[in-house]
Amino acid sequence: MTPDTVNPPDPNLIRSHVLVVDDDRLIRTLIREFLSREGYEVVTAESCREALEVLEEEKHQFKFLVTDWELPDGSGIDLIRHVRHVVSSHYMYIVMATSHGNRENLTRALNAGADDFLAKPIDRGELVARMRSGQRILALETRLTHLANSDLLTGLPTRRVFEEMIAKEWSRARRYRLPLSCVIFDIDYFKRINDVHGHASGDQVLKEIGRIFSDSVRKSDIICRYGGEEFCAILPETSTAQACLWAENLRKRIAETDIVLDSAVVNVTTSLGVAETLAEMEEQEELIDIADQCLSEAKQKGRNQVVS
Ligand code: GH3
Ligand code: MG
Ligand code: MG
Ligand code: MG
Ligand code: MG
Repeated sequence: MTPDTVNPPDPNLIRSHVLVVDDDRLIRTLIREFLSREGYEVVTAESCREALEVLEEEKHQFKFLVTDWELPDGSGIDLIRHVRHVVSSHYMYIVMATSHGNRENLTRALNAGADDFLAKPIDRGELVARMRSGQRILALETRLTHLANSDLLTGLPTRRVFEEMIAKEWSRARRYRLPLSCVIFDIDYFKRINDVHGHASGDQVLKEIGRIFSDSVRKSDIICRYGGEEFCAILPETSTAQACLWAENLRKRIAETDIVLDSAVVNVTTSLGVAETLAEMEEQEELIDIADQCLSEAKQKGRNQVVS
């Protein structure tokens, strides 16, 4: 292998987890070596059973599977079929590595769900090139997923994806009896901004509020643009008292921010509702409903305040 047949790693490609399945220790070591040099995180398995065990562990999200054809407890074909069936959270790029590269086998592997082929003996240049071809597809998937899940104006997650994301936190909080709070807020008299400064300025205000909002949360918090000028956050392991403190800080921060528009500088205030999960709640919607009722109360009481 001359070095010039392998291009330098592309720094823009995300370095991903790769599961390499082969019963030959030498091949596992070789592939691991080649891919680690490229920045991939490689985990190896020597049988179908071990591969499935590793896939079930939550700590890795494998973007790639490189599998051998003949394994001690089954065939790579069955493994691929099974993986395509069980992994639905994201696309896994699957490469079948084999020395049986005749047309009939190629067709079988592709039909089972493989994306690509790698001839044995393994050539580093070919392996790296095929992985990069997979990276291009995965990068496209990441971009499309982001577009589908984000609100166009603020870039925040949409309500649909938010509801999906909180389901997991909701059951975790239930199972371990952990506090979980919801904060929902709405910009006060936002219609006036549109009326006085125009819709484009209203959009600018929404963007700025979205930025302050996402800037104020922890990584573990789940947030979204809930509706027109309404935003929502789910705060795991947070009690009502802590959530109120956080909401009050957010309220202040927004109220104190001068938002610079093309033709003016404006300040907006927000009304916020806070609720915590109660033992008798059955659905996550109940939590948001109660926070929403608190938000309405904050509006009635004169706006620019937090109600829990
Ligand atoms: P309140 O204090 O009761 O919340 O009063 P408000 O004026 O904020 O509430 P209202 O529900 O009367 O008006 C909300 C406005 O938000 C109306 C709608 O046109 C505007 N809006 C919703 N989505 C967008 C958007 O994406 N961009 C802009 N510029 N305006 C939006
Ligand atoms: Mg084998
Ligand atoms: Mg309203
Ligand atoms: Mg409003
Ligand atoms: Mg509203």
